[in-house]
Amino acid sequence: MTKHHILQVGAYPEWDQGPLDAAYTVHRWWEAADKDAFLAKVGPGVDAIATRGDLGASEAMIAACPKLKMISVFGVGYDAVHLASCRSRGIRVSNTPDVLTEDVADIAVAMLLALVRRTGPAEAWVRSGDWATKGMFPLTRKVSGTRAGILGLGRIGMAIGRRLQGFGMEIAYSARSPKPGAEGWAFVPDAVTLAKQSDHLFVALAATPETRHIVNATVLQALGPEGTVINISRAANVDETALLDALEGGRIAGAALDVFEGEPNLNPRFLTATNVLLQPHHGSGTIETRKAMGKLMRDNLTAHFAGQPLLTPVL
Ligand code: 8YV
Repeated sequence: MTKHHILQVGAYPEWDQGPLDAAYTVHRWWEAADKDAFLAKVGPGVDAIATRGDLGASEAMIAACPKLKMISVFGVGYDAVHLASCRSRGIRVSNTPDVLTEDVADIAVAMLLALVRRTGPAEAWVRSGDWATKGMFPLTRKVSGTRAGILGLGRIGMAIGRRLQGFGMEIAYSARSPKPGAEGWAFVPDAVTLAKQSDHLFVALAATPETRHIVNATVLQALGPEGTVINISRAANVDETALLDALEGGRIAGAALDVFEGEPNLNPRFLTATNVLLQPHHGSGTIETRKAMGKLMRDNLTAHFAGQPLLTPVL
């Protein structure tokens, strides 16, 4: 039987690559030296695109694939997929929600604790010999019992809140509307109000044109000089210039970031900032979760080609 043609946008672990290569004719876009020429050559025969949350599928890429009927995203975020093109052409889109919720929430809490209790600088204090020569590591700040603001109370935001309850934190959230399951957590209508009443602001929003730079200079000013920002969503939700200005100016206490504009290349100002914790977009980066994500990405492709409903449809 002739195999369907898949345009693969980025690398997957071998446990996904093997089954994809066995089931489909796979065209590896990210390995092409001349990506435009590659797309012009293979695009006309592409039946589906297999991509990642961080890579998506651009308008130009979709336009180069006139037979395209399906885009399967390895990741929960589909903001990098040009949905308008998919809607206008009736292209199906799937993502991989739920299977990664707990890992991303885990890393968000880990980043908060590491940032505020300064576990990285503390380890350097030991390894450098400063402990022996300079004495006790400088005191940090308490996390338990402080005030958490969660911007976006979807699956990941809700999971973060449940974890923070275990630290005795007072929880408030901002979302389009009050959420069931968040009883006892304060619903506030907007990011500035949330920031004003938070010590630690978690950015857990899906990235959309409406949320771009929702964490801006005004929100950071409201958060204040003892406040921190923890972003495990998308860099687009934060005005990085305003964040860097606030960090360098001491107008907020710190930031813990797993996502960056232009990643994996960062604004070099982040590399010299002392009150920022940098992580390489690995919120979902565990063996167990990435295996589950990969299987779901592949199962959505299988369902599509079998004419079945998608397991986790976006469109
Ligand atoms: C993905 C992500 O693992 O889920 C998402 O949208 O950003 C990550 O969890 C990443 O995009 C895949 O490399």
